[in-house]
Amino acid sequence: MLKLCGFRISNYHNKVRLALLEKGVPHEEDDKCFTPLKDAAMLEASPMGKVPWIEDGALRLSESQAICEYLEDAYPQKPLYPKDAAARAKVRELMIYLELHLELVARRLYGQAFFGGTVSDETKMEVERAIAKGVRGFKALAKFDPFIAGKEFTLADCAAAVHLPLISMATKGCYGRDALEDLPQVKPYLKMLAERPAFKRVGDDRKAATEARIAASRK
Ligand SMILES: N[C@@H](CCC(=O)N[C@@H](CS)C(=O)NCC(=O)O)C(=O)O
Repeated sequence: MLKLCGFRISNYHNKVRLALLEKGVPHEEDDKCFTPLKDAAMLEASPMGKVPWIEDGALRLSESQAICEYLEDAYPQKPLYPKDAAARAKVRELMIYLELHLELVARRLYGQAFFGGTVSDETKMEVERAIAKGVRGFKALAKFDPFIAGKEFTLADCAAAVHLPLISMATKGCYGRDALEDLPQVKPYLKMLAERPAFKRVGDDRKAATEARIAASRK
């Protein structure tokens, strides 16, 4: 059976888990196989030492987007992309804005926002400018109609649900202002998604995993 490896605190792990659950792909999860030591077995499966990765038969595959594309090809029963080629491309474009131009930029703040570290003022200034650009682009593309790419639920919703809250929290924590505050559609959109059984389950499991991690760090 397909195995998803990583940990439930990770937004990228949760993006793949949402795709698996929404598609109804039978799978097991190994959320203990992440080790900060990045041992040889892990690096063989995920050479950048990042989660998630999957194991499916002989296949070892890292990078959440590559994994999700594989799931679409290998398990086409319930697709998470529209049929039309142009519409599919627009979903992929939106995910690139979400991940490359927003999440990856905001990630530079996570050390301070979530892990008790400090980010230099220079980095904060750079990130603030880059995020503003990313938000402008995202705003131009996101539909909220009611789904992020339009009328259909797509993989972009799995990505948006896990990335947008982190972008808000990280920018609020570092600048006292949510970079997404000019997008009032975000909150009701996330609330709507949270009502889907897969999203509720992944959200609940993320909270439980976060609490367990905090409790363990206090010991
Ligand atoms: N581009 C990667 C990003 C994955 C990623 O950044 N994972 C984080 C957790 S959210 C991670 O493994 N961090 C540990 C590390 O980089 O050492 C993907 O889409 O899978």
